[in-house]
Amino acid sequence: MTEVEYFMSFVKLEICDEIAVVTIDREKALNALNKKVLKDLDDVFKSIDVDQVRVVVLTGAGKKAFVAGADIAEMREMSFLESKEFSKFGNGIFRGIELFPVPVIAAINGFALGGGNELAMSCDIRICSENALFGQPETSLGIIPGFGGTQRLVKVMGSLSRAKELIYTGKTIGAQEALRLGLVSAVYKQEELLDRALEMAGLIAANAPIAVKNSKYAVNYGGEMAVEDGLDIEAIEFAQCFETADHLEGMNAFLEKRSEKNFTNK
Ligand code: CO8
Repeated sequence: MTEVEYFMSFVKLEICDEIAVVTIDREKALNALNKKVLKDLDDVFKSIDVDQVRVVVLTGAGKKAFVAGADIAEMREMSFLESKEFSKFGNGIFRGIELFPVPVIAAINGFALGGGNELAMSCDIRICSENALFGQPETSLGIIPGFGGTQRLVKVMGSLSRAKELIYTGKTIGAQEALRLGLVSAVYKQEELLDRALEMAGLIAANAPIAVKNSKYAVNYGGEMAVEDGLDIEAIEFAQCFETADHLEGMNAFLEKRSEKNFTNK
């Protein structure tokens, strides 16, 4: 990496009202994740005010790639300890995105390979463009998925067999196959993708923010526990909503038959 690159940020943040768009912008390397890109991504997420922003859309710069993986050139010379550190570094950031208080929508605009697919899987919802390609090609490089792929792929797709097939073969799959496997929830034309992501973000942002945050918490944390414990988490998050002004606003709007609601995030 040149000195100039070291000082520039590879991740852009745009905020429009209650929606943040985070763009990984290292187009000449197909947005591959080196340490600097990961650090920038972490910094950008940490800078987002989750009292103001209600949804994040995460995408890649250009029309070719969401993220083409971790930076192979940077990884090549890593030792056991360095690669372990790198894996933990990326995993910490991706886990931060997974647990980010407000929903994160991945708008996958092209290659989502290796660490790119793993990043997408850390997001709450994945939608992609028709040209998107997915895969965990790590075994073809002599390594394994190291940013959560061995754990999240099976959870996202709900099939151990399919997750193992993708990891062991290292093969890539197209957008329609990713849709069929449940890796993404929708496929759009490239030029429509961001608008569709913003549209979805708008639907989420229109709902009671605390209810959305509590739903995410219950799904994420509850989903990692035994069912009884998960249901306890749900009961607590559910009950907390009854202490908000927004639950009265939402229910009053229904009872008064008015469609416009004034949620105040309180
Ligand atoms: N790392 C570094 N550089 C990359 C990467 C990458 N992952 N992907 C693309 N680039 C660079 C290319 O080297 C090229 O640079 P240059 O112009 O300087 O030669 C530029 O991006 C454009 O790429 P191509 O010319 O190759 O573009 P093509 O359209 O011909 O091909 C592909 C696009 C198919 C995406 C191809 O670039 C490719 O196969 N890339 C690698 C994909 C890959 O294997 N990804 C997985 C990487 S491993 C990983 O992600 C592990 C995650 C866990 C890490 C755990 C840490 C321990």
